[in-house]
Parts: sequence; structure tokens; C-alpha cells
Amino acid sequence: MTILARIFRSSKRHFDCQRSDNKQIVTATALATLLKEDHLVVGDWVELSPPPPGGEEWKIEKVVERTNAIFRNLPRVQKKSVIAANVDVLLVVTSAGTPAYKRGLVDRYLVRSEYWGIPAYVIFNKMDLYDGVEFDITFEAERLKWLNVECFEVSAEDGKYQPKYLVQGFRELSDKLKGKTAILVGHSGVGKSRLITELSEGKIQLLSGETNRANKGSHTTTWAELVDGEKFALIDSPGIRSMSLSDLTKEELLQSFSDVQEFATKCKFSTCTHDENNKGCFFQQLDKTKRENELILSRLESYKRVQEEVADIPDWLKKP
Ligand SMILES: Nc1nc2c(ncn2[C@@H]2O[C@H](COP(=O)(O)OP(=O)(O)OP(=O)(O)O)[C@@H](O)[C@H]2O)c(=O)[nH]1
Ligand SMILES: [Mg+2]
Ligand SMILES: [Zn+2]
Repeated sequence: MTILARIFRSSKRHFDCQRSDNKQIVTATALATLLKEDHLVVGDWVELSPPPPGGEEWKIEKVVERTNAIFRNLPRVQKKSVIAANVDVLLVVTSAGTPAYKRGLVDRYLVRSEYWGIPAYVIFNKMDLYDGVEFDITFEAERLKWLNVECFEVSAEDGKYQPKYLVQGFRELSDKLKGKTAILVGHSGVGKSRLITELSEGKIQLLSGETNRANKGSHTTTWAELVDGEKFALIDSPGIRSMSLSDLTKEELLQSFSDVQEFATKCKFSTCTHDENNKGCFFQQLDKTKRENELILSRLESYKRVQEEVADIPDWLKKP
């Protein structure tokens, strides 16, 4: 007889799994065949066989087929590294303090969200520090609305913080996550771990790093971990500096930028590269002082940035 469980933490050989029958955490090892290839990751559902009489070691017998997998692309070592599985929502966490808000990274995660088939929410965190100088949250929110992406204005340092610029805040976020598994992603220091503590109403204490220079990275998250928030399951993940998209084909990229693609049909030439000297380019003719046009151009800029990256797919990434 086996018991269904979910992997909460994983190391090379040992896995902390939560039994679905009694919610207890047990440590298990896995059959060697399961450790090959796409090794077991946080979020995987597994079937466990209990320890033999007198023993303590549970064994993972089988992995339930994943509904999806979150991965990082590691071009330098030519590998994809799976971080987590079976995720319902991608929480793209950004900061209104330090580190600075990076629109480019948000857009990259939105491309991934589309590619993985997992909806994304954008979280504007550290809003207690927002001064309106570094970026304009209202503009960013309009831009996200245009992309059909929900966003939330919060402060992980203060659960009572009320949104001032956006409609949705902490309470709405917490409601939306009910019954779901969410993974928090974003730069190091944006407050992913702190946000999990706050969302769990303090029941889960994760170590947070200091963002000041002297202590930089002292409690930075180094591996993905799933925590039981009772109402929702949350996966903390290590901060990343950039999100490589070099495994995408041009067609896949275009799917994520269908808005840009649609506007591009208005350019005079189908070969238009939308640069300043392109004659009859729809984008170049736009009145840049208009808010909506500013928005369109910001999408073009994002598109152009990632487009260069996906031009040549290396052999190791080509689909069979
Ligand atoms: N003022 C303020 N500080 C915050 C807020 N959220 C997090 N912090 C602080 O920012 C620092 C970094 O927070 P973490 O939760 O460790 O950030 P992280 O995203 O988990 O970072 P990595 O684990 O390195 O990826 C900590 O000192 C937090 O206390 C916030 O809303 N407002
Ligand atoms: Mg962390
Ligand atoms: Zn053009």
C-alpha cells in the first residue's frame, strides 16, 4: 500500500514529503531510477511506501505525472534546471525600494507564464517605500491591465498596509490564492520570503536577508521550498538576476507578444524592423506624448530586447 504525498523540500537524495492523509512531514529516499533525468522537485506528488518494520526510511515509489514544471534555463552549462512542479500561479514579486523595479524582468516572466501555461500575478512589494521617482506604478498597472495580468500593491513588512494606487492589496491577494499552489519569483531581496511569512500570518517564519550592503545575502534563499500556508501552498525560490529566454523559438516569443505582433501588421512592410529609419513603420509614427502610445512603445522595447536572444536556438535546446 502506498500513500500519496507532496515534496516540500528536496536535496540530492532525501526528500521531505507531506503525507496527504495526515499532513505529517516524513523524510523519504527515492528509487535510483526516479533520480535520473528530471529529478524530483518541490511540488511533485509522489507515492510513498512506509518504512519496513523497525526501519525509519520511507521510499518514493512513483511520481505522479506533472501538470507543469517551472524551470530555469542555464545557457552556460547548457541545461534546463527544473525548480518546481504542479504550480497554479506565478507570483512575480517586484520591489518599490531596493532592489529597484525592473520592468524588463516582469515582461520576461510574463513570457514564461504564457509558455508554461501558468497565470501570473505581479506583486508590487515594499510599497511603504514607494516615492514615485523610480517608476510610475499607475502606468505599470495600466500596462499590466492591457496584458490581462492582475497586480497587487502590498508591503510585506506591514500586513495592514492599504493600497493607495491600485485596487487590489494584500487581502485580495490572499483571497485569490485560496486552494492554490503559488511560486514566488523575482530578484534577490524583493521580499519573497518575507511575503510568505506575512501571507501565512506569521505561522511560517522564513529567514529574510538584509538588503543593505554590509549584510547582503546573509539570509538569502538558496533552494526552492514548499511551505504549507494552510489556505494555500507557497513555494519560495532563490532570487535570480535575469531570466534567460534563449530556449524559445521566434514563434513562441511572438505568441507572448501578440499585441506587438498585431500592431506590426500595420507597418507598411512585413519585413519592418520597427527602427527609426524604417519607412512606413506604425510604431515610429506614433505620437509619443500620448499615454497609450507610450504603453505600446514600451511593449515594443521589451519585445526587441528579448528578440535578439531567441534568434538562434542552440542544438541542445531544440525540440526532438
Ligand atoms: N520596507 C520594507 N522592507 C521589506 C519589505 N519586504 C521585505 N523587506 C525587507 O527586504 C529584505 C529582503 O527580503 P527577503 O524576504 O529576504 O527577500 P527575498 O526576495 O526572499 O530575497 P532572496 O531570498 O535573496 O531571493 C529583508 O530585510 C526584508 O525585511 C517591505 O514590504 N517593505
Ligand atoms: Mg528569500
Ligand atoms: Zn514597423
